[in-house]
Amino acid sequence: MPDLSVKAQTDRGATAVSRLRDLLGAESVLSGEDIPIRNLQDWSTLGPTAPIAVVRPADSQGVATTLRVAAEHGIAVVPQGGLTGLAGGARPIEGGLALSLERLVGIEEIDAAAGTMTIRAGTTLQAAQEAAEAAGFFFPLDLGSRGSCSIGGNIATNAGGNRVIRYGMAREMVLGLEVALPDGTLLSSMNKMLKNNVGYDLKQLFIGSEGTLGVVTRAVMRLYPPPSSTMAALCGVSSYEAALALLASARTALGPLLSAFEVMWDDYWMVAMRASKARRPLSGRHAYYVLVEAQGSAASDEGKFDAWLENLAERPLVDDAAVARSIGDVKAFWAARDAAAEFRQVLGPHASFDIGLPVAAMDAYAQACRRELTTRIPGCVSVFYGHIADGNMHIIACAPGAPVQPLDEIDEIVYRLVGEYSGAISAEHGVGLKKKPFLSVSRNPREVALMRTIKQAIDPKGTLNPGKVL
Ligand code: FAD
Ligand code: LAC
Ligand code: ZN
Repeated sequence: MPDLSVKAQTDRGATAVSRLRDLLGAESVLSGEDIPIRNLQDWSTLGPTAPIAVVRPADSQGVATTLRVAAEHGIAVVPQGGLTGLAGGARPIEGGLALSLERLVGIEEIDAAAGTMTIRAGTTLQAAQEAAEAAGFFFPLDLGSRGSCSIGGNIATNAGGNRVIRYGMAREMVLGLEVALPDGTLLSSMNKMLKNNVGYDLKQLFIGSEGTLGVVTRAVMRLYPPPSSTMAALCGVSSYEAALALLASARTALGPLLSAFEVMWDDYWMVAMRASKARRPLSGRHAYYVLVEAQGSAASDEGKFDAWLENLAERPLVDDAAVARSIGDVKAFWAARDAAAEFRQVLGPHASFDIGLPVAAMDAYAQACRRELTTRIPGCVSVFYGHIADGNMHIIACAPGAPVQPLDEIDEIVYRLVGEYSGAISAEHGVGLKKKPFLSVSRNPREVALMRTIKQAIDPKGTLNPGKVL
């Protein structure tokens, strides 16, 4: 194993950087003053760190070459996509290289017969969605960070987002992958078929491994027929039990049409209304706000959604509801849910969580967590929201105006309670650097040992994204 201390890497790094310049061209390697500020950190609360260089290959072979040279010189490499990650996985390592996929962009092919899209890893999620739509298909992965996050980053984090209830996480949409391994081998598994049981399904190793086992360079993604209609309602309910009953009712009445079920606690809603400049999509004040979305494929589906809402009116589940009458209304409902991206403007720097919990226990968890945060941390504000139907709750917490944010204390409370409720410390954002100290809350020692064995087998020199996840 090479010595990956900052000093040892800096001594070897200059030679590696000049070799990469020779092999990839000067425009692919930025160092010193030329390193863009954006490459110094991701969206997590971890501060910036400076790599010795940012390498930006324009093709898959260039990515593989970067990994080979880094392994030969014993230099750490941190893959970077859109840098919207919230776990610190893409944060550069001092003395190491940042490997940005920003120039490896574009859709190579849409295969209408197979219903697949072959795409380069640095392409943004929004570009993938738009290309699918232009070709008469639908690419269902959707996150608030769609304009900046990359497909490679989505695959590396096994991103979840807003439509998991219907289409699954990123993993379910990946049919084939091309990955550059830590020794510089380019592994091509660009399968297009839905069924392929020939031995181990190697792509699964890389999906969700946060750039610690390989760098995704290209992928074959599954496409769906476009929905012919999108229906949405924003409901105010007065108890968590009512929100759960609403979910059960939506599942029964809408079946496979149900495409999103997002719950926002009142504390989230109040901050969202301050953060968002848009008009309030629902008047009055409610304990919980539920955004229900359904996507139809037949003319009769809109009638199904309306009939479900009418039936609801006869049951005392919902206190008030706004129903979308246009795509503009649907967007306005989602703007309230996506407003979390603007919370920094209202609350300042804050901790952000993506915990997994049994759906039925979420409100009890939220109450216990809020109580502890408020009583133990002076001035602590916490808000709760998330993809509740997936068993995934988000928390944003901070002490607004405090000279130093009590991030460690907040982490300790949130994750200890996750352990008490048998939850997961990460449901969708990954472990990165931020959740590493809490891995044992959600993974037993044998699981962690097997993860280490896999890492050792694929990256024996430990140069690919070292110190992340494990
Ligand atoms: P980066 O931040 O650049 O990297 C993330 C991790 O993947 C790092 O470990 C990095 O090393 C690795 N990586 C990046 N590219 C590659 C590659 N090509 N090959 C191998 N490893 C790579 N996440 C959700 O799951 N659901 C949400 O609903 C959601 N909403 C969000 C909303 C906002 C406003 C923001 C800011 C973030 C949100 N996220 C969400 C988190 C984030 O957008 C996702 O984790 C996303 O998948 C990261 O993609 P990226 O390209 O920005 O990756
Ligand atoms: C969301 C991100 C934080 O769902 O995952 O808003
Ligand atoms: Zn989320």
